[in-house]
Amino acid sequence: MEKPILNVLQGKKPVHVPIWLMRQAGRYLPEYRDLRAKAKNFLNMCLTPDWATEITLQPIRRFGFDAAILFADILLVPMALGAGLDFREGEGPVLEYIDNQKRIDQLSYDNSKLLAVYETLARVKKELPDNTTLIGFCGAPWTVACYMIDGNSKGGFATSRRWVAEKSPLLDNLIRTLVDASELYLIQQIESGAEVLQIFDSWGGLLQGADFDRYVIQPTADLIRRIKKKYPHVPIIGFPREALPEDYKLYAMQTDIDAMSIDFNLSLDFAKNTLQPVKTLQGNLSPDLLVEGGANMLKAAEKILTTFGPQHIFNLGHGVVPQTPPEHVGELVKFVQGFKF
Ligand code: 1CP
Repeated sequence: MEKPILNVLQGKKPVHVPIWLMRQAGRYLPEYRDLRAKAKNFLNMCLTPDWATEITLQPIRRFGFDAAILFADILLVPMALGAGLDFREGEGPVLEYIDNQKRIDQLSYDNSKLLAVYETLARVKKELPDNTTLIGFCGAPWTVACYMIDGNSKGGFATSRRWVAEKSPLLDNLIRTLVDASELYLIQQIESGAEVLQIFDSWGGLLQGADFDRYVIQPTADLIRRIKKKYPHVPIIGFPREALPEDYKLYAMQTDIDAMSIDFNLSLDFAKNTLQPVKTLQGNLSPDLLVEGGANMLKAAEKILTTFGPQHIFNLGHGVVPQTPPEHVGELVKFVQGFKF
């Protein structure tokens, strides 16, 4: 059976514009909150295939999205490298500070810590409807490095930014370590059933120009090159969130990415006229409009659909937020999948 997301990524016409949403599994769903209460600890939930499989499938059953995204977190790679990781209730993730060369030298990727993730992919793959695509992911080296250096996002990644300003060799070394680990992680995700990969660079927008090139574009291009060498036909989507428009363009042109996810600040005109001629796009409805729902949400969705046409993957400009009413998601999926040009 045809998979609309793969069709779009391969340049074929899909039966409908495909839709999935970043953070489509999560706290806005009562069935997620029930399991979360039972599991208690978020990391346990990611690393227990029974739970992670169930959570990955919850939004597929409820809404019939065109893709399932593996339920995991970008911070599992630092964990597998040996960095201390804790998810504290009501506070989010907290990592050990990796702020000196000695700790960077001690990092060593232990793939066996992630076997549960691969098992989850294999199980989800078996259970997905024939027309639903399975997406694997990792965080981009820059974004993951930010969390490792600063421990969390609360201080705006001040140390990471200082390392950028100083062109610290520590940052280059950490990024190299992350490219190596992410390569192994993504390759095994493909071998476990992932059909598309997404690289989340949620903090790419902290950098501009030459810094964006050095820490976002180059490591991402390197990672993609290595994966494509082994698996040239597995499409990869990049998400350099909140990058400057001109940096989005350079990212599109200088990495071998197959598609680009765009955040909701990027103007539709710029995306259509400057980016879409270079890459397939994904995005970019505001998560706030999904919370609001109703006519405003549908009007904005229609504008995205008519701007980009059928060769587009519908998504948000960032993740679903916990206060989103699930009915609005159902309404959006029906609208997008039923849209006729
Ligand atoms: O129930 C809970 O309290 C946990 C909330 C939660 C969830 C549902 C976290 C903690 N992670 C996740 C899952 C997750 N994270 C997925 C699963 C698939 C899906 O999209 O449904 C994915 C792809 C991620 C990726 C992720 N984790 C990113 C990149 C995308 C983005 O949102 O920008 C980032 C930055 C993280 C770190 C992270 N994990 C969790 C939180 C609260 C955060 C953000 C912390 C911060 O910056 O303060």
